[in-house]
Amino acid sequence: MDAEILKILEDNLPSEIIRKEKEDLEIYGTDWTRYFNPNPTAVLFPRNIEEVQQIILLANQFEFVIVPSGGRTGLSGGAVASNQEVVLSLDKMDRIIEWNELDRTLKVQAGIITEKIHEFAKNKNLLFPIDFASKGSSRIGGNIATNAGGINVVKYGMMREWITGLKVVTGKGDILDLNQGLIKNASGYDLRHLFIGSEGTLGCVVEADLKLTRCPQALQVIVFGIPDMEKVVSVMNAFREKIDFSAFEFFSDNTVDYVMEHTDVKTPLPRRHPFYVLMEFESEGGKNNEIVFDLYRKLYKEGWIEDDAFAGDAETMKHLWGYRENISASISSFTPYKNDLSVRISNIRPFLKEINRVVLEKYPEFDVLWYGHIADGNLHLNILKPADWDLEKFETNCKEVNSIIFKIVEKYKGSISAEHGVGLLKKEYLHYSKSQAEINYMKELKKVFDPKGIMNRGKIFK
Ligand code: 2HG
Ligand code: ZN
Repeated sequence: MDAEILKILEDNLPSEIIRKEKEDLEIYGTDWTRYFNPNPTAVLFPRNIEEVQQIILLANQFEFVIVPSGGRTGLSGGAVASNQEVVLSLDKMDRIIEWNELDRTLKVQAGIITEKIHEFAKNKNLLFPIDFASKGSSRIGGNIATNAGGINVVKYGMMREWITGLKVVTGKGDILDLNQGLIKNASGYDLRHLFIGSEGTLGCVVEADLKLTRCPQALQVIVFGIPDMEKVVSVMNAFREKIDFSAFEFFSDNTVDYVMEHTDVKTPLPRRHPFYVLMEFESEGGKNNEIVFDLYRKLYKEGWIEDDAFAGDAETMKHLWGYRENISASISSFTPYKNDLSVRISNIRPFLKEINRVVLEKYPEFDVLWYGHIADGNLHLNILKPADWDLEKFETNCKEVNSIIFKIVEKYKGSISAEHGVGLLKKEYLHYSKSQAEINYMKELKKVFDPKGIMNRGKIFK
């Protein structure tokens, strides 16, 4: 804790928005990563945009660092405060401001819980399609700051697609109202898109206009047992030819053990299979079911699919989704070392083959779990810490192998982070996905919005 900064906060801000108790500092100083120790100076809870601005202006004047904070469900350390920073929590700015029926947009404060938006949309018989397992805790500002993805990206795209307006307080303390809810706008640079995915390094998102869309009709879910990783891609390609699925997820067999242990369910299929895929699709009047089952029979004969479990009702669908959505929570106590990689669909096959070879060679005795949004080219590779290894030894080992993995990412022109963000965890690897020239432009842009470097310093860049 930095006593001088604390005094500045206490002298200049209403006391009811400042918290400095040990418990608060620990909770608000960290996110869902396990590799950093929380050590903020204080946590601030502004109640409106003016207070956010006041805090940022104060940070400029006295040069302290701010870490913007949403639901802290991030997996890359983007919301970690381990260097005596001041946490700016959006918890008290969590309201729906306005529903615009004609525009079909919802204006919200940045601190609203993501699931609240889902519930609102459902009540209007509409859909907010950015969906992922942590939606009950994550907040929309954090989703915007990381350009969140999730399980429906293959059909609906990432967070970026669903924002028609953004209000931000820049690192300099200016309030900008970006794009103002417009669908078409060709009036020069679209700064909204710079802030989406900027991980709180340019300023703080305070409000957003979100688009809602038509609800999917008659969703169906099917889980297949698959004999090997290559076939996961083959099966995906085969179904892509026939239907527009809204999700196509995969997971390796060992993930099932952790989910069974954690959530008390049985195996998804009577026998075990090396891999599983979960496909979700619309089938109004059952019109896609026939297509899916015809192809399934064909692929079964070919030996690409070994078994299936089908769900047409909400309860069974939820049960099947559980095998995929509960993986992350089920393994979190085993201190997973996470990778969140992506490549173009056309490169997935050779990419997977090469990465898998390295992983088998380098981690023969570790539990290595594969899962992810394969139809987006997004793979989550999780390596679990052996119980008898200390954190430091494990991290050093994983980092060494990471350089090899990221060289393969570079070779296939992929990304070191598909949807979780760079934060603290991946910053030393940024150059594997972006050229030095591009990184230099990013740093220059940061200086424009945040000349004193007070916003989330040390995140994204080394
Ligand atoms: C998911 O797809 C999340 O389940 C978390 O993005 C991924 O745990 C992970 O590595
Ligand atoms: Zn994911």
